[in-house]
This record gives sequence, C-alpha cells and structure tokens, in this order.
Amino acid sequence: MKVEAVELRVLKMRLLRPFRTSFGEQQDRYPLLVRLEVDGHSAWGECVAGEGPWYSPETVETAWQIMRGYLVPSILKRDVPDLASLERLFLPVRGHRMAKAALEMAFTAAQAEQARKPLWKHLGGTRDRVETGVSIGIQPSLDQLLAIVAEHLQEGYRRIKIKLEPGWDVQAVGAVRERYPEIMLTADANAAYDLDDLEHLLELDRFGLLMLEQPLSVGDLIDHAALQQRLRTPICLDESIESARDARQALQIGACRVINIKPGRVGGFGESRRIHDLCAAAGVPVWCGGMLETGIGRAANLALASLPNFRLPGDLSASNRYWAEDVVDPPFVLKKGGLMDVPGRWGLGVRVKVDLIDRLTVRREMLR
Ligand code: OSB
Ligand code: MG
Repeated sequence: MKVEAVELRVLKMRLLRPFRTSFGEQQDRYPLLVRLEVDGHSAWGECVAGEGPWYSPETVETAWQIMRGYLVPSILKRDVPDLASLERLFLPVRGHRMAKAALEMAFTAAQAEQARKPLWKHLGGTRDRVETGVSIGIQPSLDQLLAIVAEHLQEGYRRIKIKLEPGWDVQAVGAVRERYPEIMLTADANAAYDLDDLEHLLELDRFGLLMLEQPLSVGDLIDHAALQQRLRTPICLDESIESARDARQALQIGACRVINIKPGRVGGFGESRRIHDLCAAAGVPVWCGGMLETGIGRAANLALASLPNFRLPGDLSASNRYWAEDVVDPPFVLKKGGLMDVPGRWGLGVRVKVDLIDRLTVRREMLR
C-alpha cells in the first residue's frame, strides 16, 4: 500500500454535557482527525489526545507536531505492505502512541477496504454487536448523579461507570449502589489516589463493584499490586498500561485483574491485539475504553471490541451521549439490551460526513 498524501485536521466540537473527572472539567473537544490518501481512496483515523496533558502527556498539539514532523514523513510515498511494516517505520519515535495510533487506524481501515472487509472482520473479530456501558462524570450533587444514572439505565446501558476523586467517592458509589443493588457498577479514579489512601479505598470494597479503575498513579504497578492484595474488588488498569509489556508485568505481579484497552493509549490495533491475546491466555478479561471520540474513533473502538476476549461492556456509548450531531452517518445508537452494532461496511465501516467535518474544522494541513 502506498500513502500518497495525509491530511491533518483539528475540529472544534461541543459536548452536550460537560464531562468532569479528577483531572478537570471539559465541554469543548478538539478532535484531531487524519485522512490518508491511498490508491485514490480516503481512509480516516482519529487521534484521541486530549486538549491538555492531564490524562496522558500527549496533547492535540504534540500529536500534530509528531505526525507532521516525523510519522507522516516516514510513510509518505513509501510502499508499506502491512501493519508490521508500519509499526517498524514508527519504531524510532519514542512514545507518542496516540499520534501513531491515529495513522495506524486509518492505515488499517484502508487495508480492510482493499480486502473488501469491514474493519472488525479484518481485525479478527467474532461478533457484529457488542455490549456497551456509559461513563458518568463527577456531578454537582448526589441527586444529579442519581438522576443521570437513572436516565442512562432507562436508555439501556448495560454498565454504569462513575468517575471518582477525593471527596466524591464512597458517598457517590454508595448512593448509586443503594438505589440500584443489582446493576453492573464500576468506578474510575483516573489516578487520583495513592497508597496513603488505602484505608479509605478499602471502604469501596463493600459495594460489589465490578472493578475499580486506575485508583493510583500512572507509573505505579507496585503500589497497585499492594492495593489489589488488600482489595476484593478487581482493579482495572487504564493509564498504567501503555504496551503489551506493561500488561505482562502488571499481570505478573498482580497489579490488576482486568485491563481497559484503548487503541490510542497503547499505540494502535497491533499493540491492542497483543494485549488482548496476552490477557486471553492469562484468563484476564479486557474491555474497550473511550476517549470522548467522534464517530470515527468510535467505529474503530467497536471493531476492536468485537474480538473474543472483550468480555465486559465498553465505554462505547451512543453518539447522542456526546454530540448534537456526529461526524458519521448513521450515528451510533443503542439497541435493545444495551447492544451496539459494529459498523459493517468495508473499511472503517461508516460513512464520514465530510461537509460537516469541513464546517467544524479549525485547523487543516495537507502533507504530500
Ligand atoms: O479514564 O476512561 C477514562 C474520557 C477521557 C479520558 C479518560 C477517560 C474518559 C472516559 C470517557 O471515561 C469514556 C467515553 O469516551 O465515553
Ligand atoms: Mg479510565
């Protein structure tokens, strides 16, 4: 496959509701999209980097610079026969996994298109519908939290995840659990605690959470292992797992019992697949996380979540949980029982609304 040109764009989109986590509140999202021109066809990808370096050191700005300065030049006009070759060309760039993953996503979608397959089949997926959950930001009050949980359960989501931070944890989880004793409930701290909070975190154990996501610092597998020793609730790692090696070491020392895979965080589908396989071999379930993507990134996440060891509902919510109008057609909707269809057309699987994207674009550059 030969990449003839690459277009980079930043869009400006507004979330229908502000999203608050332990690292701040956000309402405007600036999705960074890439479009590869391959053999006369367009293939789209989405970079999930944040507006600021809070969730990860990468930002929209760094990803743009790294793609433009290093990653795109390494593939332009070159014959890149397969994913392994692409990964080799990107290897000299250390880190910047979100930037790599965006180009890898578009490249893989182009490959699937050429093979006349939907992305999910190209990736080796085994089902065309997946279970979905919703991630609920920190709310101004417990009443508002309960109202929004009720709304999402009514819509059919299979699993509720609430965001935690010190001061919004035991009470918030307790309130939801008391109202809904039976639902699949999880909590995500986005690295807001440390081992000094051990006794406090142990209070969460009585709520029968399906898992506790990323309670401690990003680089801290050792302390996660110490916490998991004391906690009945399975720990799920998100930010701490950037590679298959991280995943292997985390499982080796018992730092978690579940892994959240986000292709952006780990550098793409190739590394996602390796983490998936390693966890499958160890009997550890994985699920697909989200990064407030547009329909483009969501299509990719759904395709990945069709692999067999994605055994828990993902943060794969419907378009209307995020946007007034999504950039793909048709938008993603929730079906009965909290299921979502994995896009079935060839390639990425969705029709991209280029007119809408043009209107939302605030920055654009064509690289040839
Ligand atoms: O930690 O899973 C996270 C969004 C941005 C950054 C980090 C996270 C999240 C979410 C939202 O939880 C998941 C979604 O896209 O619905
Ligand atoms: Mg998380």
